[in-house]
Amino acid sequence: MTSRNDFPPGFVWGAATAAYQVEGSVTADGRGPSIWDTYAHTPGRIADGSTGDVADDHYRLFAEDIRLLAGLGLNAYRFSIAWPRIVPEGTGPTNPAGLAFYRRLAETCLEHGVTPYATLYHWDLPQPLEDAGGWMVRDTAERFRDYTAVTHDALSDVIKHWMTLNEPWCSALNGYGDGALAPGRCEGANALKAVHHLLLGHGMALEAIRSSEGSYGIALNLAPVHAASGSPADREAARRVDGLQNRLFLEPLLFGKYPADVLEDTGMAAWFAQHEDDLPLISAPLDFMGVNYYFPTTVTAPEGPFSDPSKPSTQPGSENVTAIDTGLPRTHMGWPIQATGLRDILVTINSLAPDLPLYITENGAAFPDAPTADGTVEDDGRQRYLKQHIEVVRQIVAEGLPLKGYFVWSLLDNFEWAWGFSRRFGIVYVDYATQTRTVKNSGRWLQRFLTSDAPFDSYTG
Ligand code: GBH
Repeated sequence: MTSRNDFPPGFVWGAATAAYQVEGSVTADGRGPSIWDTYAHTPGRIADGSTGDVADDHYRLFAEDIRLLAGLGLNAYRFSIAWPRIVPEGTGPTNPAGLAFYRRLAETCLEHGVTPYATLYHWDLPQPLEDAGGWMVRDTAERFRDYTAVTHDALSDVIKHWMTLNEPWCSALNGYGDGALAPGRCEGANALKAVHHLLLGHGMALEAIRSSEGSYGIALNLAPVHAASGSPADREAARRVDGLQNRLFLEPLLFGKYPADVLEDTGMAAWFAQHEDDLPLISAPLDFMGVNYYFPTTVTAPEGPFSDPSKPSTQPGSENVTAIDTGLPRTHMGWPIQATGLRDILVTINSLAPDLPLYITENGAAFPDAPTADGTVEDDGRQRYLKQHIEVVRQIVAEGLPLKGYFVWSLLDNFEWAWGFSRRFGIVYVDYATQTRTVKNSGRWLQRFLTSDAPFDSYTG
């Protein structure tokens, strides 16, 4: 019978968004173009042909949105800072209007008793830097350090919690591996160079900004990977996918060492051998690790080789490995729902780094929501999803793992990358034609959980 009283007093309950997904105003106040402007405006890239030009108009409505967030009983807001607002060319002059916007946003949070958690890079690389090679070149890591330093200098009095990167796996493997996200390049295993430059940028940024006044981390998309059977091929498939998805990030960050098997699987060992000197920087101490958890994967491999380098893939070294349907219920993304996976992945990280504070920096689900005639949004599926996962959060905390907070993805329905506006993750419904916000039933449920002492089973349908 879980209630808010089962969580320690300082536990952080937040909601998350990302700049390009919500802000709009893409040419306002000196913002430069990013790879997402270019990608979304390329015909055929976004499922519904939409762009983030307007999105949720959060750039203008942020104060209303923060008031809404606080009204739900949430005490933290995880947003991202758009690099092209701060350094429009990616390098060179800083744009004071960009910094002023995030100062207003952070101050509005503080006025409402909401703690700001800022992500410095949620996928919106300034286009001029992509034109110079993007994350495939080392220079981008240095430019990221410079941008983070000016941003932190200007805002560290109002923002104390910082994440360098959101999901470098996606930036690298979707951005440069299979092209499913901006900039849309298909370079297979070479995408691991982007992994290295992203992690290097993280390390350089940490070195530039870390201070005892704040708390600094990174948000990774991590997920448990299971073998479909005990067969050697399926177990090998699971090792490869777990290696690429989880260990390729955890091991350099925590131990200063890339997993040798992953570099072998992908044929990238020789290139990485030339960059070993960067590992001490990459493994600089973290104050916390953020985990974005959506679903676990169960994988199988067919007869024959695991790898097919001719395929542009997010899975270099395991292109022929596939995920199987384990019969779990699914969300509108087609993603299976299994809340216990959240515990599995946190237990894994905790066993690697027993003292490292953890946050769930994203967790949530898409459903095809629509308002009923009386204007309510009856998103029972999302309500059930959140309840199941928060129940697991309670167990994790009760076991004594150093879990400090939970952020739901997302505060608002928003621009869901390659899916455009055709997928809704919000606990608040957005009518894009009018920019009207309506708290969904899942948001109301969360509000009751956070603002009353009643166990949540007593008020769920
Ligand atoms: C997050 O990405 C993003 O941070 C956020 O901006 C986004 O809106 C949200 O989640 C919802 O999508 O099936 O082989 O591609 C999550 C991206 C998608 C990364 C699923 C891992 C699984 C591997 N995740 N993906 S695969």
